[in-house]
Amino acid sequence: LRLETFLRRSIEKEEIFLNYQPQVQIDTGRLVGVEALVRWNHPELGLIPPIRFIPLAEDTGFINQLGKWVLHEACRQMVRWQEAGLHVPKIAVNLSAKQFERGSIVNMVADILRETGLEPQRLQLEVTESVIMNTGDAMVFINDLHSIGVALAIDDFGTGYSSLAYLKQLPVQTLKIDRSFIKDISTDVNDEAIAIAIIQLGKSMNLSVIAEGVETEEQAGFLLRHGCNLAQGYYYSRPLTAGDMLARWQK
Ligand code: G
Ligand code: G
Ligand code: MN
Ligand code: NA
Repeated sequence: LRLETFLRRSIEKEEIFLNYQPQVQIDTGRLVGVEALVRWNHPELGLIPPIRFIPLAEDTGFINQLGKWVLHEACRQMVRWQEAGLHVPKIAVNLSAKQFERGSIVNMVADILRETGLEPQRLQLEVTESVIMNTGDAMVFINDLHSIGVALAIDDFGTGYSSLAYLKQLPVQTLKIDRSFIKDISTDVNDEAIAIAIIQLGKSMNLSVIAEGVETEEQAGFLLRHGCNLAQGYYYSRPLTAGDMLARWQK
């Protein structure tokens, strides 16, 4: 209950901020994008991980405010980097199921893009399979988001309950292979088979496939050999502050 009270004030108290994890091309090391990851630093409790406060925000409805702040900040940061001479091709932002329930998500995204001046195709929204399958109007909202030019990715792909029939109908551009399949990719035959299947599925449906949680050179090599040239993970970079992104990638 105390955490909930603190959380409600976290935005106005400027305790919420974003980290950005680089997404790279495996063969060239080139930056293709970043994923925005929300952080909460409470003065007494310290850094509280999103797995603790996102569910709380979802249960209390605060996720709508938080989600809006995250989107706004992510888009603004893209413009700030651009002004500082760093071109980040695109930014991925996670969406919760709860953010689809209010119906106004498309207007909110359109307003933020207009306010910040970020080109719609440079914003990629990440949704999980369960968000798509279990949210009544998700298909409608996803189509609406697509119609304003925003890109869409399916996060944690392969871990949820998904239907390939849905995948075929959805205007999605990217599949993110869940990091649980990447972890033991070169030692576990099942994980290996699943990762290869997702890569093939993406190829045949003309989707980009990005591997999450890439921690070793060996994993990266495996992915490249099997036709996946996009990765995100500690091997390349931990999530960084906006300033560290600039320091590391500005040429
Ligand atoms: O760094 P990591 O601990 O950031 O993130 C843990 C989980 O929190 C991930 O599943 C991620 O999708 C989720 N998450 C991180 N940032 C956001 C956000 O801005 N919105 C939502 N809905 N989830 C987020
Ligand atoms: O669920 P989602 O994919 O949105 O969240 C990404 C989560 O994965 C974040 O918590 C992020 O900090 C974490 N993460 C990013 N790279 C790695 C990695 O290489 N290894 C592990 N174990 N976690 C990672
Ligand atoms: Mn994600
Ligand atoms: Na994920």
